[in-house]
Amino acid sequence: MLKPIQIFTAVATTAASLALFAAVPVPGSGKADASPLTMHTNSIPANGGRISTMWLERGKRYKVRISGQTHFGTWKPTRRALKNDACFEFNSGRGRVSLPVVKSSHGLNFCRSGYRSNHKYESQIIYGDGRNLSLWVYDTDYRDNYGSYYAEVILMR
Ligand SMILES: [Ca+2]
Repeated sequence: MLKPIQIFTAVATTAASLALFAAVPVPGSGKADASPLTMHTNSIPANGGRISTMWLERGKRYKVRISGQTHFGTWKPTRRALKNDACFEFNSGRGRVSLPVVKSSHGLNFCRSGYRSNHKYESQIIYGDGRNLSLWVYDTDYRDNYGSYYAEVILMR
């Protein structure tokens, strides 16, 4: 049978072993930690209002994903609603029209790929410059617009 002091030593040793074990990374977890991480989300209104995202840390790599669709008015010849995602106008009855409408302070290009039926588009990867990123919707007439896009600022790791 253990004396009290021996029991204490045994418990302390076990706790130290567990602490050491816990400090050892689980195999494969490093890979999971390296996956892109969404740092900031925001809505970009179709009325042209500018939004400002989080501060982009200098030297870190980011990309921005824009998803969703908005209404840009009515296409008069067909009287159908003009729906736009970040890169294409569709639903007018005249076929899809390439129309990049989401603008940014950092020259992001969301429309390098073709039309996406899920309406999700990603920018190129940029380096943070210690400033916030501004995003807005461009249109020639905002009065008949409604809805908003969903923006995600993603940190590359
Ligand atoms: Ca409009």
